Amino acid sequence: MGKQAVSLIGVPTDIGAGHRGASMGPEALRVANLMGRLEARGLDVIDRGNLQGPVNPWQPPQDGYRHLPGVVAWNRAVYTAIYTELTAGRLPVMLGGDHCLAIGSITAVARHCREQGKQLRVLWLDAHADFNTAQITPSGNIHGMPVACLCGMGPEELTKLGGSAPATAPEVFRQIGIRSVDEGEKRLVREAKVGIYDMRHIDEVGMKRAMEEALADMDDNTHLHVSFDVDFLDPAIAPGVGTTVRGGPNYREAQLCMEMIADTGRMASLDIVELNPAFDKRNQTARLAVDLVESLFGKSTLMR
Ligand code: Z70
Ligand code: MN
Ligand code: MN
Ligand code: MN
Repeated sequence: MGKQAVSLIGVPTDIGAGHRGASMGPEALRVANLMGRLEARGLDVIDRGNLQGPVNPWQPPQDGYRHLPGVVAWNRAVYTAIYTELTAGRLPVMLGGDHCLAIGSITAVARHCREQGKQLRVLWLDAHADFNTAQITPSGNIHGMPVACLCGMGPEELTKLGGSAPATAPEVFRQIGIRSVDEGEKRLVREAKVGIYDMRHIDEVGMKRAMEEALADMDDNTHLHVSFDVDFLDPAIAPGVGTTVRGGPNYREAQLCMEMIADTGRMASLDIVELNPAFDKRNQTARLAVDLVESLFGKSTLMR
């Protein structure tokens, strides 16, 4: 087998976030030597550099959305870049940037899956469900809305990024680590039947069983996309994010989660989002994210 081909794509924006600074995420991951660590794992890695888009105008919401035109512009660029890498047979790693950018990346992945006759499974590692709409959002921040948009609930410019809506369906999602869901959002995720493995469930059954459930029913025709919001992690080990929420996975639980994903051998695309160096200490959260991404690519699988 040839070397697995991986492309890093930086998307330096906080256009959909509630705090400034996620725009510095791509560079922090580079400083933490993401590329060198993946190369040391035997992967063929190309850093494509950064995409470009509008500056964050930092305005209040309009009609329930903050910066919708800017969010659309950045996501169009992400959609094209991720689709290009998938078509070339490479595994795209999107270095965010805030989580609104997963609208572009996952819309591209969903199109690739349709064209290749693949089943899509999305693991959404996050403290938040990111299932708000303009009607129920407490903030107007579009990084709280990507899952709803991908399921066809949202503004047409975002739900139809790939031509037609919806890009995908609630059934493809498995959300791990959830512990902060807004009131209106709770009803929507329940109605949509998104697969939720929240911290309550992880505390009750353990990370091992929760991940076995989330990874069940995949086969060699499954494209597994991992959308890793760094605020998934407990703030005690990962302070460098815009919104910390107590009670997240600790280092060992997070490692196990990543190792179990690696063991499936099915991960074919990845987002690393919401890393915010403005809140970090000596780049420790970026370094932790890089450790965990190494595990996602099988660091410890080889030692078994
Ligand atoms: C809240 C909202 C959010 C971060 C997602 C928070 C959204 N549910 N925050 N990711 N960091 O405003 O919609
Ligand atoms: Mn492919
Ligand atoms: Mn998120
Ligand atoms: Mn989050």
